[in-house]
Amino acid sequence: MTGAAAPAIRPDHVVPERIHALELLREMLRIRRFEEKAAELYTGGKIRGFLHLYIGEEAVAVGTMQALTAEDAIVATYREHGQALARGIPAGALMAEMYGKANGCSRGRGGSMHFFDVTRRFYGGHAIVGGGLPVAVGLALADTLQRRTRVTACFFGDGAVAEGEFHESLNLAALWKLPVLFLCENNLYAMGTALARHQAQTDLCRKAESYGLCAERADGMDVLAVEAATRRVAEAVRLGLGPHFLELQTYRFRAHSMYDPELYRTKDEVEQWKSRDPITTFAARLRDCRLLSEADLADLEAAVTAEIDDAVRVAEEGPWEPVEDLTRDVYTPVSRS
Ligand SMILES: Cc1ncc(C[n+]2csc(CCOP(=O)(O)OP(=O)(O)O)c2C)c(N)n1
Ligand SMILES: [Mg+2]
Repeated sequence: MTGAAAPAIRPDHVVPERIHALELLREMLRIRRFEEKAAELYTGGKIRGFLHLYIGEEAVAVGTMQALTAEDAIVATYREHGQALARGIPAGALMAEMYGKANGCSRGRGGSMHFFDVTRRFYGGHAIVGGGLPVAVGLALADTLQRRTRVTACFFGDGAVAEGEFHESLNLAALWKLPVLFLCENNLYAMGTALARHQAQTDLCRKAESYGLCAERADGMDVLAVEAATRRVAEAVRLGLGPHFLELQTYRFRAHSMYDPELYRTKDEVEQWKSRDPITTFAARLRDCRLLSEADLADLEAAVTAEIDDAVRVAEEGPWEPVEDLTRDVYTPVSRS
C-alpha cells in the first residue's frame, strides 16, 4: 500500500469473511479466464461446434454453488462452463471435452454444451432449451422416493419459461413437493429475443408463484447477494418445504454464441451492464474493505493462469477416441440373420 488515504468502508457494504471472499473472487476469475481461453481456441479452430460464453454471469454460478453440497445435484444448460467449474469438475476435463478428446468429462462426445460428471452429480449440459427441467424433477423425485435429503438445483434461462417443460416441471414439482431449486438466469434475452417480445407476463416470479412455488429474485451481478439468496431458498428446499424458484438478474457481455451480429441490443446497454461487471465490482468492494491487495489479486491471477494453461495441455495431450469405439453406446437392433 502507498501512503494514500484508505477509502472509507461504505455503509451498504456487508464485510465478508476474507478467505471466503477471496475464494469467491478466485472462482469467478477461473470462469472468466477459462472462457477467454476457450474463445481464443475456438477462433484458432481447436474447439469446434457451438460455444456459448458465460462472461458477465459468473456471480450466478459461483454464488449459487456456495449453498449446495456435494450430495446435491446440478442440472444446467448449454451455457454451463461456469457451473461445471464452480462444481469442481477439473478444468482439464472440461477443456478436453471441448476439444472432443476421449479424456473429456463426457468422453469427448458432448462438447461444450454437454458437460456431464455423475461422480460430482452434474447432470448436464442440455442443448435443448428447457430440456433440463424435467430431468431435475426426475432426480428430485428419485431422492424423495428413496428418502434422501438432497436438493436438485436446476439452472435455466429466461428463454426456457416459454417452453412447455417449464410449466409441466414447476407444476409437478409443486404438486409432489419435490426438493427442486429452480434457478432462472434471467439475462434479458433468449438469443436475440427480449423477454417482453415473447412473454405476456414478464414477472418470472409471478409465473412460478402461479404454480404454488415460493419465488424471489436476487441481483445476479453481486456474488454475495446471489449466495445469500441461494442459501435461504436452498435451506427451505432442504427442510422439505417444497420446490423454490429464484430469479437471478444478470447479463451476458458476449454474443449469444460465437456467431451473433447482436442487432437486438445497443452498445450503450452492453456498456452499462459492463460497468456492473461482477468481478471488477467485487474486487473493488474487497479493496474498499481492505480484504484485497494488489499482490493478492496478482497471486490469484497467476494461479488461475497456471490452471488454465494446464487445462489446455491436458486437452492437447489427450487421446482421440479410437475408431473401434465408433459404435460404442450406439443402439442397434440385433440382426436376426
Ligand atoms: C427447444 C429449443 N428451441 C430452440 C432452441 C434454439 N435456441 C438455442 S439457445 C436459445 C435461447 C435460449 O435463451 P435462454 O433460455 O434465455 O438462455 P441464454 O442463452 O440466454 O443463457 C434458443 C431459442 C433450442 N436449443 N431448443
Ligand atoms: Mg437468456
